[in-house]
Amino acid sequence: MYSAGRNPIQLSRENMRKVEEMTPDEITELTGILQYWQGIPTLLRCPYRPDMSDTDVGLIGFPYCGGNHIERMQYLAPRAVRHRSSSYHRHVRGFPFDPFSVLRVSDLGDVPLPHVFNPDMSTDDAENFYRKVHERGIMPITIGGDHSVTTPILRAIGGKRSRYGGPIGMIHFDCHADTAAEFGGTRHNAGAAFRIGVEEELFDPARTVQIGFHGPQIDPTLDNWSRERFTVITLQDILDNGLERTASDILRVVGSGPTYLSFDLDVLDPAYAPAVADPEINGMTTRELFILLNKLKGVDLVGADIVCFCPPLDNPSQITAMTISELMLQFVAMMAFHRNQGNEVTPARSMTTAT
Ligand SMILES: [Mn+2]
Repeated sequence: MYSAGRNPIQLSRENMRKVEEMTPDEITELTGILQYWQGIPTLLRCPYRPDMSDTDVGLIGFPYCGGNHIERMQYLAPRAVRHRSSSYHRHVRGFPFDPFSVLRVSDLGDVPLPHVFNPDMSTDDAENFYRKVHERGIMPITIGGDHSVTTPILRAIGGKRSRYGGPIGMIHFDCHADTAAEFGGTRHNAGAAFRIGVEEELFDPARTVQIGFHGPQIDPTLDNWSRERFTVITLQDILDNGLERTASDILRVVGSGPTYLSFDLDVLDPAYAPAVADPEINGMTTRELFILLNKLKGVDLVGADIVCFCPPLDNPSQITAMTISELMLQFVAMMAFHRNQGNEVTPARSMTTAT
């Protein structure tokens, strides 16, 4: 393997070896650094391990939007993210180590959905899949899918039946509360995960914070349902209080226990995430978001999802797919930071370059 001081991009012509002198791993690494579009794309260009072996963090595609009656093309999201995220196998500034040397990160493939026309059956199928992931001690980072995908994930990794033995903490970015009841004949709709999670004791309301509400409301009673149970930090609150205070408020709510992070892209302004199911103007900037997330790096993050991406609505620069890719990388780094706390940091590789 190429190591520090042997950055293949910086090798002089005389030091470059012929392809027949290189091992297959070296060829894969070198082509991956220089040309992320080579080969079969995986999430963050991580090894594809559908058997869930040798994995601490499982990157998972959940190509499903049976919980949403609009913009149903969210099922295309994992493929689009696999393509764009291939160039994001990198370090994160502000994290003094290589996250991929701390954790074994794999692409576990897509959630199998043989009953995709039926939301209730699909939710059960997904729960069974995530239960296998969770029982192996793997922390899942999921690319949805609409926001109904959070329900089966939480049923597997939160609550009494989970390895944590009870409800977990929740950091939920969204411009909507997603605390609706049954809708269209199913509880498993895209706006209900955060009511189901409370009713089924999958996450702890006292350790739950919803962040970024803004825009016109379809139903104000849903926000009220949240305010009666959770800590709610609206986008206006963030602007009024600043990012430092917002971060300390979030950290105080979730504490030191295992915590999940669910990210609905509509919390961002459409300038930074144009291809979402329910865009709302005047949203959060990516600059505000990543400054805030960097301040949350001590959280015991045990899983995350990024939902509501509609690839056909993305622009030719793939801005939304890039935002998702960097978010996914950020979540990997946060998990690695928590795992690495108290340990000597692993030196950063020198291979990171602008690919
Ligand atoms: Mn949502």
